[in-house]
Amino acid sequence: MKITAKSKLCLCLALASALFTGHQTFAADAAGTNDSVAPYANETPAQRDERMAWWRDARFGMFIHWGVYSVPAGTYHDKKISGIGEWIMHNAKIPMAEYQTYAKEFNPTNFNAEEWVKIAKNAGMKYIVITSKHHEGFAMFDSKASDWNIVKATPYAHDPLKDLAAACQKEGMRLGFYYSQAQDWNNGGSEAGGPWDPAQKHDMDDYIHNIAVPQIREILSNYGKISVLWFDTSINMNKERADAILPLLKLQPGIIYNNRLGGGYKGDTETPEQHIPANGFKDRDWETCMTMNDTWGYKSYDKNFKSTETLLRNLIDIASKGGNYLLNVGPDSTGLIPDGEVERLKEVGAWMKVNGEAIYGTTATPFGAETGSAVKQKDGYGHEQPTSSSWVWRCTKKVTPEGATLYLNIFEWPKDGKFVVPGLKNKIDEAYLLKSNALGMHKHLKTVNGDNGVTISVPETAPDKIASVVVLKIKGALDVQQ
Ligand code: H79
Repeated sequence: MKITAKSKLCLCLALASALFTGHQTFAADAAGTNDSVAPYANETPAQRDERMAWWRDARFGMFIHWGVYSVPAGTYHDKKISGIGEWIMHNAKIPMAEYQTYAKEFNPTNFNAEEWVKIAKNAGMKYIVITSKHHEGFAMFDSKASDWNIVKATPYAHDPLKDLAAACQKEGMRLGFYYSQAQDWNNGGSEAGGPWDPAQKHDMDDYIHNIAVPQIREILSNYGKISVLWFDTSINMNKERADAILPLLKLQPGIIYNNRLGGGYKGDTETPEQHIPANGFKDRDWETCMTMNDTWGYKSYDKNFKSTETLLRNLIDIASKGGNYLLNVGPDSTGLIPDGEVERLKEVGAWMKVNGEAIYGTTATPFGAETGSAVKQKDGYGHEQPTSSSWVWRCTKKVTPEGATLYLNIFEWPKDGKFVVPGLKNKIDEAYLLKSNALGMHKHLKTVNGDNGVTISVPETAPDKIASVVVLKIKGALDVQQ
């Protein structure tokens, strides 16, 4: 960043406001200026860019929700329980002692870590984030801090995260752990809305020190390189509790953590859940996490899968706004990822094999007009969220000192053979279809500059029925009129 008179003024104002309010307004973490606690409090912007580089390039990851909830799989005492599957204990008010017995039926003998990693890899995903412990409190790993874990409490008696870490290592897949640091319905943590079973009486500080801290130490110590720590719902967290957890991140130098720890820490990433913000986030890395159907944890009867078209266009939409897509799968209690999810991921992967260049390592659109109007849409929890409504096209870009590449991801192919890029002033050095390029038939498209922007002559039929990519190469700086 160049230091201009204006930015100097901003810096002075920021410093003044920091002095008066006691807040550090420009550090990576508002609550932590002391790097003996917050790992990146004194990081420079360049160091941060370096640390975030792989994540920004990746753009597409797999979320995996797997736990004891995959045993009831959405049904309790023959009743279908509404809501997200991993919340079944909470939503059906299942007593602790009864819920814990589900672990005795958890025997995922079909689990094959290599398969899972290959499913992610073939979909074009570059990282995996798996629930090491969700709100139910069950550790999906070998834990000395709580016996209610997959090694000690199930007939499986084996640590699947060890296998997954080994498979990720082998396949060059980044691995991250989700860890529910605040809610824990079986080990004395918080419950959204309060306890439903007298056995859930607890002391939050005891829980933080005797469960959360030692378990986070375990997951960051025993599985090789861990690239992401994904916290969730900071109910009853405060700065002191967060400060007990944060120093553990140093066990994994460079680890990326999200904005859900609590205690005033902003973390590295914003995490819109089940929706795509209309304009992304200014000056913040972000990742939309989303289910493929209507649940994160497996529900046997939820087949309400989004179409491949929607999943792929979501990915492109997110990339065009500068974010990542963390798309969920919910394996069953035998260890299988449902067919409906595998099929769709294969189809997304087929597109990515040809067109991945338009996604990986790209940055947000230079336009804005196609980001769509902020039409309200409900997220998975009934809250209205602004989202984009127009599905015509989305642009991603790569910029170097020499020039720029624009990727026009076109959803609705023009009927008249002309695609107009409004507001683009540059002369086009080269224009071609990414698909023909990938197939070795590098075909140049004619472009004409006019008052409205650039008009590209395109073939009559869309090369891809979901999203066809036109590449525009430009020399020098981008010139776009909004
Ligand atoms: O892990 C997934 C969710 O279980 C978790 N975050 C994603 C990644 C999550 N925790 N809390 N929430 C999402 C939002 C909570 C929504 C709630 Fe409800 C509304 C809790 C109580 C009312 C949904 C509806 C869950 C129970 C009823």
